[in-house]
Amino acid sequence: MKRIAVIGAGPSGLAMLRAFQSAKAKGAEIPEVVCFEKQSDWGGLWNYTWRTGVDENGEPVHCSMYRYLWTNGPKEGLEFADYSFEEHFGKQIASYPPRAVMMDYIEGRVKKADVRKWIRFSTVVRWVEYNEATGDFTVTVHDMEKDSVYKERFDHVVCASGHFSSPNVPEYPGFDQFYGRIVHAHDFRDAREFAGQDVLLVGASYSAEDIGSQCWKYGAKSVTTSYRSAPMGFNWPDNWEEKPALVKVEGKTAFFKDGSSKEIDSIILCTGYKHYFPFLPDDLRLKTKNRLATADLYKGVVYVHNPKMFYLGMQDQWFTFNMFDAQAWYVRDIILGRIAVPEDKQVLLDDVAEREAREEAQDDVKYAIKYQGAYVKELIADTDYPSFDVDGACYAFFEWKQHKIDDIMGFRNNSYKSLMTGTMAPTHHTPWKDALDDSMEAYLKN
Ligand code: FAD
Ligand code: NA7
Repeated sequence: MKRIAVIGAGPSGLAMLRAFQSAKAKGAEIPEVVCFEKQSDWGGLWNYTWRTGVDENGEPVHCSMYRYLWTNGPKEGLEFADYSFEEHFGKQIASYPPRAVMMDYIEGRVKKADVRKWIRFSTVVRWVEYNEATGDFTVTVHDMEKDSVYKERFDHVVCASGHFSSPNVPEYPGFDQFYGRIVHAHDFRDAREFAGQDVLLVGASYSAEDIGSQCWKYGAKSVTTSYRSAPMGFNWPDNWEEKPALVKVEGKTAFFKDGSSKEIDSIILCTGYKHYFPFLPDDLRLKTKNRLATADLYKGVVYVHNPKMFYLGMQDQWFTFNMFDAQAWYVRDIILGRIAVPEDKQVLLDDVAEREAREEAQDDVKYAIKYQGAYVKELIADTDYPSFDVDGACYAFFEWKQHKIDDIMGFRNNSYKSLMTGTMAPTHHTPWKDALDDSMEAYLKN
């Protein structure tokens, strides 16, 4: 029997397990699936911890999420096609659930599928090697509970270890002398830490926007964001200012490219993440930027330099959970022999080049959303993953973008219609800016 190693039990790895379980439930013979997860529980980034730096085993903490995180896009865009929010919660819920609600939903599907038994928790993948002679992989792992390192062989490896966990940490002149805390978004946990402070956020993407909004919501005195390329340009509250690139800091003063300066108490580096795979040798390691057309992945999942190796969820993400599902179902069907990967490497390389050229053809946001929607459709068309109204999801993303332009601190008060069940989400009982309690109990009170 074939053996498959899945690295990581976050949403992508869990999609892989669910894909195989679903084939089995329909009577297919499936290989033995072993999922290695370094944390003691599943959920990936959604498995919140207060820890920063290293975990209880001395391993780098994976979590980049923070307390009070609510989804940054409508849940209607990420809903599983085979497990709706209504099925899970027994009713339709509001459109921007906090992290704990999302974690409950993610868990619900895999509990129902009964795949926890396939996961070896607290087990870190240390190294993966391809054996040319036997055409299989040797995976070396560290079982932290038993403190034992062992090797096993697998026919395929599916890497689903995420790519928003290893921070990109630039240094600016004066950082070593700064009179305050400098922290990367990866280590940001509780916005209350910055209450009453003048906070500077470096970066102009999702983390800068959302962590800045968190600091604002929980009582920062002022928020300053600094952009390298372009401002976010939202209609910010009065105590929020966008500045061009940071040049240096001196004492408590930050200096910007336009010659202006600002007194600040803390700096939060919202400067993104690196694809980082310390457990992979050169011949298996994906080297890509955070983009929609990842380098070296045929159909966005098959590693062109060794097509027995797969990657899930390595793209920059408009679509998330249902895209990971589409990818997992596709990879499953390759492994089950239902989908053939071309043997000519040039065909695989051409596929990647075509995706890159198409991504680069236009620069606007709607194009990017549609591009990724088309990718999700492309994969779903070849498998039995339940098809859904992907264009409807794109439309929900367009609306969401407009809602942010209309009111950046109020966009989460909007509701959207589920593309899986057709039901409209209720309006949440409390506007986001006033909802300081983000427990599941409080959120589901609607
Ligand atoms: P991850 O969730 O990162 O899971 C990877 C798993 O691999 C982890 O469990 C990790 O412990 C494990 N792992 C890593 N290395 C090893 C190893 N060597 N051995 C064993 N196990 C290993 N998406 C949304 O849809 N909505 C949102 O609102 C949203 N907000 C976000 C906010 C933040 C701050 C961040 C960082 C991301 C957010 N995302 C959001 C995107 C997020 O990437 C996806 O939702 C999702 O978590 C990706 O799933 P994944 O399984 O690919 O990766
Ligand atoms: P992103 O989306 O990769 O954005 C990184 C931001 O950091 C972006 O604005 C970059 O500017 C900026 N950046 C990167 N390096 C630097 C340096 N050296 N100096 C200044 N600014 C820099 O990461 P996020 O953390 O915002 O979002 C990642 C995920 O987390 C996302 O999917 C969300 O769902 C949550 P640039 O535009 O390149 O000039």
